[in-house]
Amino acid sequence: MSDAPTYEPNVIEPGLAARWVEDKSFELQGEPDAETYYALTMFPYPSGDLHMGHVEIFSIHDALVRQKRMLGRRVLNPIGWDAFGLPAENAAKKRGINPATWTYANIEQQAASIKRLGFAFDWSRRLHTCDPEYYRWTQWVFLQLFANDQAYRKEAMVNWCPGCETVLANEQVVGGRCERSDDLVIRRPLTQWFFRTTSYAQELLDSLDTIDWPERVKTMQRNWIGRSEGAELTFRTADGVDDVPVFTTRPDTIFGATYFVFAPEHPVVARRMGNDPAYAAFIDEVNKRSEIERQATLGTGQTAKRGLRLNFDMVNPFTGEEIPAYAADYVLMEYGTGAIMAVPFGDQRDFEFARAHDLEIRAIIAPSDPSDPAAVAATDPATMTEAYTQYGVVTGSGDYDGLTTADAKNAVMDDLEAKGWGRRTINFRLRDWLISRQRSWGPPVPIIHCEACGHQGVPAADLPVLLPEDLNWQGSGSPLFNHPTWKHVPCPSCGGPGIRETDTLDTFVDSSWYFLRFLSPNDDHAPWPSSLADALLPVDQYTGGVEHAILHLLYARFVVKALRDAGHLSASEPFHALLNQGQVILNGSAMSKTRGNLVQPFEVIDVYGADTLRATILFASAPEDDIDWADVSPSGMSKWLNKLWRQALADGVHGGPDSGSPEGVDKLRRAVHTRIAAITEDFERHKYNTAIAKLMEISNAAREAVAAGVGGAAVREAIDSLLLMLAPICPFITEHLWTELGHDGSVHQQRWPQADPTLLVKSSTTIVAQVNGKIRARINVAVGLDAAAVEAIARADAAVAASLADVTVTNVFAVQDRLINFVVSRNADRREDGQS
Ligand code: ANZ
Ligand code: ZN
Repeated sequence: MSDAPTYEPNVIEPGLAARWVEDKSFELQGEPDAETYYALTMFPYPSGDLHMGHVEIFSIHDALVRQKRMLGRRVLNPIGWDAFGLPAENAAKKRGINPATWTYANIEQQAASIKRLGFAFDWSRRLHTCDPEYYRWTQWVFLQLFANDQAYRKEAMVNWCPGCETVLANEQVVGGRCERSDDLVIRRPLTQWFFRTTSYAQELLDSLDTIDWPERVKTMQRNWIGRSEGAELTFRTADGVDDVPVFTTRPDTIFGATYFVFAPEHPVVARRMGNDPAYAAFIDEVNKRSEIERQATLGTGQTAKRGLRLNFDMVNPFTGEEIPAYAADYVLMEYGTGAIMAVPFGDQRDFEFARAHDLEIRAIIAPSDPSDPAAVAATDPATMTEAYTQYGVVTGSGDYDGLTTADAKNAVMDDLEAKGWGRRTINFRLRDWLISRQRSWGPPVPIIHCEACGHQGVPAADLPVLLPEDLNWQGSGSPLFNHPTWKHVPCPSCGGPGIRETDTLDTFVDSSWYFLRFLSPNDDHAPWPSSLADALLPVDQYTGGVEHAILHLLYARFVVKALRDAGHLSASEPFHALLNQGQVILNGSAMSKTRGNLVQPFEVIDVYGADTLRATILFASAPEDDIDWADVSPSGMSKWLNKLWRQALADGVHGGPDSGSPEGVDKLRRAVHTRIAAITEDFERHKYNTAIAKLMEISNAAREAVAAGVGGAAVREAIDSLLLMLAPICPFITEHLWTELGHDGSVHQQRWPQADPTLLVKSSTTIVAQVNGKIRARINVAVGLDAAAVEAIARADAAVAASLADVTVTNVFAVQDRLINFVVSRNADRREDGQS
């Protein structure tokens, strides 16, 4: 038994981790420049210690970053915390402490864990969005957008969580309940601040083509932006008083519009229904439901019940018919015009509503095959069981009969434009971004309201607008709003009495620009150095969870475009390439505290060390796929690292000239160099799982070679290459062994190994030797050998020689590296001999 030290990760790792931070090993040396590779991982929210999801994304990101460094890139790899937000405030309320206390304690814990895991961040650029030095600039960003008419205030129906006492974004409402507190969300009108994201709808869509993101994320963004081409078309009330436009993507179905539906809160309805108690009750009922829930009822039959027949009718401009008007909550005030022409034949929601309210369904598309009873039944209002949403040939539509759906669309739009009834138009589902929150653990919206001057931006010199230290976090309502003195300040414009805005900015505003602040986090004169931002943006590689596929990414894209147009940036996109990791789950379901099925990173680290945890995660799947913790094996990975440890210390230490058979040396070197080429490609495609499998193969090949008597330089090369390529994945064991093997300097300062191209090609190959097409032998020849040389070798083969003995070779035919064929005829004298 050797007396080499045993592998004790929890002995070697903490010291190395501390040294890397002390030595500033992963700080960018000097200032970033245009050549710098900007790698960014989504900064964490400090809700307790790191969880397995964090360790997963950081492990992926770290492998990527460390390899880029070994390829010779200067990498900017900063870390910070997304540190404002509701959970801190809720926790503070529950525990009777200040949210800052809770937040900074969690940040310190997470920072310690990140360091322990050895992630190669540039700690000199650390930032926290709740620091006044940071949120000063968040307020500045708001003011730039405000000055450029990209921030505005309006009264809107909002999702209100009574428990959290704040508005929620649509996405924070799940199944009609607050995502955080689970309270039932209600709708109420409130004056709010918005960013004008809709003004960039088309560009947000178009410039997706310029970035290298996963197709599924682009699709989610496209759907969220939701561009629809169609027409706006005006219907008049039967009494001739009001003109009400509708938005339709199917103008071809106009003859099938048998009733009309308003959004419940539509102003025409509100005015005409006055104080009708049935209407008041209906509105009450509707306001209990969020917009998302209202849309989600499609196909459940639930929409059907929620309609109110109004006390007036509408006129279809194309047919002159009077059709009944309804209010129903499946029509949203915020989309299109807030009113629709209902075509139960072609729209499923309209179909369900018509069936429930006994409204006419009129056929407007002919059956696709009149001889097929099923096709006829699907377009016959008497037998239809669902709306007919396919295209076809128009029927029941006057002069348009016989046209295809596409042609009828155009003909109807031409006619309605000619008659002045409407116009072609484009609608987006995207809404303006509601950025104000009625909570106080966030940057105060830097606005002062003045009776005389209106909303005044706080002058840049007065930033930051600080949160007061003495907020009462334990009361109900907004602590900032309730503070006795804070909001009373003079108007910056006239000096008269002003009142500060007491809403704060949504945390997504903090994270919509943090990648800019990392360029100069300690500069208190400017938010970022503009020349550097121009050179470095977009970020080369962004990594993070797919749960941010829509909001965070869309908001950051919007803010960059808005800052560009306000003259502060030249970039149009924040993140060039994007890598999304899957989730870490357990037995098929998400890990969560409430389910009690959390596997904590330190349960693994304390037993096996950080390298094992990192490699286990990367080995478990490709980054995009989920990892089920039930299927992974930290103990298996730990065993492999133990074996590697012993192998390196036993076999790797011997250098010197090659020993053993030349074939054995050659075989090992070829095994190593083909793996170097393949692993380099795996890293390029972020396939760390297959890279690890190939590293294991190198270790096996070296072990076999040693068993076969190979030693010296070739074995040393195998072990060195393995350590170098494992370094981005397991930075500790590789660093330790690198030193033990007598190398100078850190393994993390080395260059990524290069495959020797001459060792990538096979040296010999087996070809078949045929005589008149019959295989006589398989012979080994050097790759690329010419025909004459192959012929000579083939003739020397005993079996081939025997079959050529009594014949005349009339032709020789060779295919390089594959075959050689001798075309022969029998010798004449032999034939005669045979006859005699
Ligand atoms: C008549 C029609 C006939 C429609 C038909 C569809 C099918 P997208 O594609 O999402 O843009 N709509 C318009 N405004 C609405 C609102 N505020 N709330 C709910 N629904 C609304 O959807 C456009 C279609 O959704 C429009 O085209 C309209 O119904 C409905 F066979 O008009 B359609
Ligand atoms: Zn004023």
